[in-house]
Amino acid sequence: MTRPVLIEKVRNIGIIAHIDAGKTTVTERILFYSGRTYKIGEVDEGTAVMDWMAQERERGITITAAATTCEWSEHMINIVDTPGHVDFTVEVERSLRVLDGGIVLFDAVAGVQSQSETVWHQADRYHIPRISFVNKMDRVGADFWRTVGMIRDRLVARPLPIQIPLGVEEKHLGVIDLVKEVAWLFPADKDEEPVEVPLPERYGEDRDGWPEEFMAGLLKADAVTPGAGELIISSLGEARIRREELVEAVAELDDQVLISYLEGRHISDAELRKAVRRATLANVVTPVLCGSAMRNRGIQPLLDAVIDYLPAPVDVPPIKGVHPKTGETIQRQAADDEPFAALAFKIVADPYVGRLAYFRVYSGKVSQGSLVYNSTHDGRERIGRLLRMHAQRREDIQETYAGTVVAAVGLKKTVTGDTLCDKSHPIVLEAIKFPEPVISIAIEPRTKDDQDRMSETLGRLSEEDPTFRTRYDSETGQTIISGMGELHLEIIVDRMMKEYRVEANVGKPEVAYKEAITRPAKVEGRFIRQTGGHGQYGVVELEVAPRERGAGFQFVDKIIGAAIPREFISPVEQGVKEALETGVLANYPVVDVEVTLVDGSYHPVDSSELAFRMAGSMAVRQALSRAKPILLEPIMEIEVATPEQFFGDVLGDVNARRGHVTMVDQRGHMRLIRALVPLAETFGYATGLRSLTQGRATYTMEFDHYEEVPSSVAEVLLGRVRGYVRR
Ligand SMILES: Nc1nc2c(ncn2[C@@H]2O[C@H](COP(=O)(O)OP(=O)(O)OP(=O)(O)O)[C@@H](O)[C@H]2O)c(=O)[nH]1
Ligand SMILES: [Mg+2]
Repeated sequence: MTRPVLIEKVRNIGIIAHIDAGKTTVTERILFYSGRTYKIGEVDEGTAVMDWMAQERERGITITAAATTCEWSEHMINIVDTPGHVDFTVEVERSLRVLDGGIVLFDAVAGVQSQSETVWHQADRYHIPRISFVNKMDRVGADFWRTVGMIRDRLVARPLPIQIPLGVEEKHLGVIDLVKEVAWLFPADKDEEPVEVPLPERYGEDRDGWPEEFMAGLLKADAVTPGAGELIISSLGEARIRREELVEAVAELDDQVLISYLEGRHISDAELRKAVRRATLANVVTPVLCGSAMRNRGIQPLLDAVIDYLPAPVDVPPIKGVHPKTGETIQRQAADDEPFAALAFKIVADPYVGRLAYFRVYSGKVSQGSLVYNSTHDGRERIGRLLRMHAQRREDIQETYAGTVVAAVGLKKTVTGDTLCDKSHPIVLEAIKFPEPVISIAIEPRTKDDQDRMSETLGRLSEEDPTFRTRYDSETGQTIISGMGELHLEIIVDRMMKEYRVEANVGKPEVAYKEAITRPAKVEGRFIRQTGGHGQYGVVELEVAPRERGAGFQFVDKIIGAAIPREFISPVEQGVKEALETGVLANYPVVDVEVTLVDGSYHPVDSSELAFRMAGSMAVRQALSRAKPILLEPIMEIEVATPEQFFGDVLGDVNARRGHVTMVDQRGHMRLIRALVPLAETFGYATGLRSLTQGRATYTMEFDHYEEVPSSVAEVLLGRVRGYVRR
C-alpha cells in the first residue's frame, strides 16, 4: 500500500486558547466547510461534535482534547481541539507534545487573556509555529488592532497581520486578505459560497481606473449583502497602508522580499506567502487573521493559512530519542522508509471498542495486526485495529504512515508517554512531563457492589488522565482521589457516577496530617484476664524512639533467652503496627518511630497470640502519650509567576499563608516567587491568586515534605478534632 496523502500535504495542528475563546466553535466550522459534517454543531446547543462528553455538553466547555481529520485543498489536516480551563492543562501539554503547529485564538474584545499567555508559553516550550486568529469580531467592543498590540506586548511575540477585518461588530462581514489582495465577503447563510473580490492594483486612488473585475465584484458583494460594496470601497485606504506595512515587515526578515522591495517591484502573492511561511516556520512571526466563528466568517481563509503557513511533518526538525540500552542519542527523519517510531500520548476507555491508545507516528509505518515494541517498558504489543478518529466517531484503516495521528485498539500495557517502535531499531522518545496533583478528596462507595466497581473505574480514569491519582488509605480506610483542582475532581466523580454508575459519598478537600514523637519512652503493657477457666496473659516491655523525618517505622526485637516464646514476637509487632495507625493526638497515623521489644513475661497455659497482640497495642499507646507527640503537616512548594505590578501583593499573600519564601527571580517580563507553604493554607489559592492579579499570574504546586505544625495552629486544629472525635 502507498500512502493516500503525501507527507508534505499533511498538517497536524492544535487549537489552543483561553477558556471560551471559541476553539470548539472554530473546529465545528472547519468540519463543516471541509465537508466532514453536514450540519454545524453548536457549543451553546450542546450539539458540538468535538465536545461529545455529557459533562462537556452540560457545561458548554471542553474537558478532553478531541482529534479529528479533514481534507482541504488536497491536504489532510489533523486537528486537535483542546480545553481552555486550567484544570485540564494536561490535555494542552500532551497535544502540543505531538503536534507540529498551532492555531491560537483570541477573543477580539478581551484580547490576550491569562490562559492565552499560559498556552502561548507552553507552545514556546515545544517550539510550535503558530498562526493567530482574532475571533468574535462581531462582538460589541471587538478591536482587531488592540488585540494585535497585546500579542506584541503581553506575549512578547511578533504579530504579522496578513488580514484586516472588513467591518467590525454588527457590520463585520468578512476580511481583506493583504497577501492575496482580495476582499472576502461571507454571506449570512452558511450554505452560500463566499464572494471573493480582487482589489484594484492602485486601490482607493482613482475610481475611474478601477478594473472591470473589481466593479463586478462590488456588484456581486452588494447583491449578497446590501452595503457590502461600499464597505469594501471604504476599507481600500486602510488596506493599502496595512499591506505596505506587511511588505516592509517581511522585507526586514527576508532577503528575497527585501531585494524586490528595494527595486520598487510589486511583491507578488506567491513571493510574499513563501516569505511569511519561512518566517512562521522559523518561529520568528505569527501571522494574524480574524473573523467570527459563530457567524461563519473567516474560516475558509483560516484553512488556507493552515496550509500556507503551518508546517508539514517534514518541515519540523527530526525527532530525537535515545537507544534504550546504550543511551546514545538517535534521530529519526519523518519518512516512511525509516524504522517505525511513535509516541502514545493518550489512553481512552472507549465504551464501544475498549482501550484506545492514541499515538503520533514520527517515522516509518505500521499496519493493523502487526507486533510493535514498547521500548519504554521493554515489552511487545499487538496492534489489533488501527483507527482514524473523528471526535467520537472512528474509521478503520489498514496502515498508517510517518507524520500521522491515529488510535489503536489492542495495546494492553502501553500508557501515556510510552514509545512504540521497531524492535530491531529501538528508540525511546522523550516522555511527556505532567504536573503533580495538588488537591485530594475522600470518597466512600455506598454499597459493597459499588466498592468493587469504584476501584475498577478509578483505575481506568487514572489511566486516561496522568494528572489524576487514586489511592486506598489503609490508615483511614478511605479511597483518596487527587487531581489538579476542584473542577477536575468534580468531573471525575461525575463521570464515575454517570458513565460507570458507581454510587459514592464524596468528602471535602482535605489535608492528610500525620503524628510523630519527639522523645523516647519506655513502658510495660500488661494484658491479663482471669475469667474463671482459661485466662489471657501477655506482658511486654517496649521502648519507643523518634526516627528521622521520612525514615518510617522500624520494629526491633531484643528479647534474650526465653522471656517471651518466639511464636509470640510477631503478634506483638502486629499489635504495635495496629496501634500506630491511629495516633493519640488526633487519630492521624504515626510515622517515623522505632519500637523496641526489650522484655516481657508469659504464662504456660493462659498466654496466646491474641494476648500478646493486645499487650503490644496497649504498650505503644501508653508510650506514645509519654513521648511528647506532635502533629505533622504536608508542606508544598509553590512557584508563582506574576507580572511585576502584582509582585508585592502576591508576596504579602504568601506570607499571610504561613509561607516561607525560598527564591525570588525574574523570568522575561514576569517575577518568579518560590515558597514553601503548608497545604492547609493553599486551599482556594487558585481563586485568591486570580483575584489578586486579575488572573495574570500562574502557579504550580507540589508536595515537598512533612513538618511539625506550629503549636498555636496545632492547638486550634486539635481543639476542632477533639470536639467531635469520641474516644
Ligand atoms: N459573538 C461570538 N460568540 C462566539 C464566537 N465564537 C464562539 N462564540 C461563543 O463563545 C462561547 C464559547 O465558545 P467555545 O467554542 O465553546 O469556546 P472554547 O474555546 O472551545 O471553550 P473551552 O473549550 O471551554 O475552553 C460560546 O457561547 C460560543 O457560541 C464568535 O465568533 N462570536
Ligand atoms: Mg472547547
